[in-house]
Amino acid sequence: MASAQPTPIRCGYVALIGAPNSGKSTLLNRLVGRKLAIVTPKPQTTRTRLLGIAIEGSSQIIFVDTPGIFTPRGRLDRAMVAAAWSGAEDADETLLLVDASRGIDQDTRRILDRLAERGRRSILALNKIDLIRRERLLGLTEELSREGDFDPNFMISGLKGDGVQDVRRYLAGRMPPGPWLFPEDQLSDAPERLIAAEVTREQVFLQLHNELPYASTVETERWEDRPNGSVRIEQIIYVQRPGQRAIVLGEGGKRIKAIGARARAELERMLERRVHLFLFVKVREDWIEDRERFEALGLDYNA
Ligand SMILES: Nc1nc2c(ncn2[C@@H]2O[C@H](COP(=O)(O)OP(=O)(O)OP(=O)(O)O)[C@@H](O)[C@H]2O)c(=O)[nH]1
Ligand SMILES: [Mg+2]
Repeated sequence: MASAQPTPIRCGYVALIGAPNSGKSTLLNRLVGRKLAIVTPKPQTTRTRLLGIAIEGSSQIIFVDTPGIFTPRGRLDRAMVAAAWSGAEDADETLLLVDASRGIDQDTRRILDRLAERGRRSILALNKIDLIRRERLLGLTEELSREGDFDPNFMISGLKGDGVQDVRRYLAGRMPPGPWLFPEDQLSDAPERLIAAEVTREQVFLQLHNELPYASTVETERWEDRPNGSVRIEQIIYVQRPGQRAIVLGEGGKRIKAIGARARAELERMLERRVHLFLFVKVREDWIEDRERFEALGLDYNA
């Protein structure tokens, strides 16, 4: 009697790519079942690659959240877009997210062109389907299937979770056979210091407007584990001009207090311990040209 074939152990990388704001980070969090990546309504939130690791059956799927791909202007933009493309190129599979409520915008069009140029197959996920009507969805799928060599189209809502389990299962089966690269309980490769800085940056994006989110960056300067189990975290918010510093501080320090309070609450949830968070705002006109700032984000300065 033939015995059942053992299920092969599989492991691989899946890059989540797409135009800014298409919902990559939301989906990463949903796929992993834990908030790892920051999410805001503003485009260009994610600045660097972040791994989120999931287990599905006998497969370990290493998801790579990437910055949105757009036409870069400055050095930081270039480094972000380069990080996204290298995330895609290093991965076993790429999952291209298209915001169904926006359709194929210019950024998505360019991504499709470059994928086609490279002859790279990509799996397409139409995201945010909770926002649009079914007829529009069908039209959009037809338009996209004419665009290139796409694998099954998934229609999902990263926010609500519709279709996400199908994507996970499908990808699990496509991972190459091989041993798991991370311990079973590891969810990310990101250092805690970086995730902590991201949490504060999320609040900067959510609570400040206009150019400020883009004119600022956050770094964890000190991390001190206390004997009583709490942690003391000191962070610097870099801005480019004194006027921006004044806005981040707010009247009587109100704004920075609110940013700190929300970030601290979020950190306590993530780290499951008490957090003492100290935020400092520094003006550094050229942080955006500063090699150290890029290194703190894990970005290539010369991209
Ligand atoms: N309605 C709806 N909103 C979504 C969905 N997925 C993401 N969003 C929202 O879209 C916005 C952008 O989501 P992100 O996950 O930050 O998008 P992103 O692709 O990571 O963006 P960048 O990092 O800037 O490239 C947020 O306001 C999310 O709440 C979805 O399935 N449905
Ligand atoms: Mg993102």
